[in-house]
Amino acid sequence: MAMNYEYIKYKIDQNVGILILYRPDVLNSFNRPMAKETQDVLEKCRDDENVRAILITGEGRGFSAGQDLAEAIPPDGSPAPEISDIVRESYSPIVKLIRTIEKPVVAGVNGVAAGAGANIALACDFVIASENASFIQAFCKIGLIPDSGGTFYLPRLVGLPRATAMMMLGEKVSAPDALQIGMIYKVYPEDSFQDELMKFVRHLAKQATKALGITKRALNQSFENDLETQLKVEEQLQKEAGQSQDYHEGVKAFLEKRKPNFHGK
Ligand code: T3D
Repeated sequence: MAMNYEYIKYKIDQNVGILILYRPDVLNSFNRPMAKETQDVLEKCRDDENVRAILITGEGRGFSAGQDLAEAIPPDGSPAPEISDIVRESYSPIVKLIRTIEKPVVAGVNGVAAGAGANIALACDFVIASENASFIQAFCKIGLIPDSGGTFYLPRLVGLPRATAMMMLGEKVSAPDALQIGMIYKVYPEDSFQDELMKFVRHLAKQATKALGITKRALNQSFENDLETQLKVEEQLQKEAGQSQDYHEGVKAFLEKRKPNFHGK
């Protein structure tokens, strides 16, 4: 079922909510309406039982070049919006949704991901990139600081020295290099990227997605907790997972030597 938005496309395919950033002429850079549409779709994906995994990807040769700079400082001299309003209203809510939706979220990085575009991708549970894709912490090139959760996630993904260099130099990191340093999960050749990406997200949507969502909650908390507290979190959340239909189906299928048929419940 396809729904109408102006700057993105959204459809549900085999339990995967697919969000395509759709401003290809400007490498899918975000204007405010596009950010609002993205938030709206993520909320829909969160609330729709039929959606068990989420894919965010881009149309054309880019994933997203971050903030639409023509909107940030209009070339015609009309008043610029307050930068902190843009970050608070556009990007922070997107990152919060990606991290708190208890369903796996995959970034399918089809091309360049720069600025907020890079950091939105890196906030996802899986980043799968085409071999020709790249990641750029472009903020320093225009006198800004990294936002969209970049200062939180990037040092955790690649360590402080590499994160600092990426953020202070703004150099392009190729997808193969990003894979090598553990910044992303997988890279596929350009010609098989779309097929492999769809195979991956469809596979994900058939797993015990309720438990995957609870796993995400535990992982989110692990950044702040000490071991003792995190062990308690695991005890509590395992109780929740153990009450799921998927757990009973998983064990039953194992004992009956067949493949489980999970429903994400
Ligand atoms: O208000 C605030 O700013 C706060 C929010 C901050 C969040 C942020 O994301 S700040 C960072 C913003 N993004 C950037 O600084 C990246 C700007 N873009 C680039 O550096 C380059 O476009 C890329 C390295 C990403 C790709 O380079 P390339 O050579 O492959 O493509 P291109 O020719 O530069 O871009 C193609 C078209 O997209 C071009 O338009 P044209 O000439 O064909 O009419 C270009 O102007 C347009 N475009 C690319 N990025 C943006 C953009 N237009 C508006 N905003 C962009 N971010």
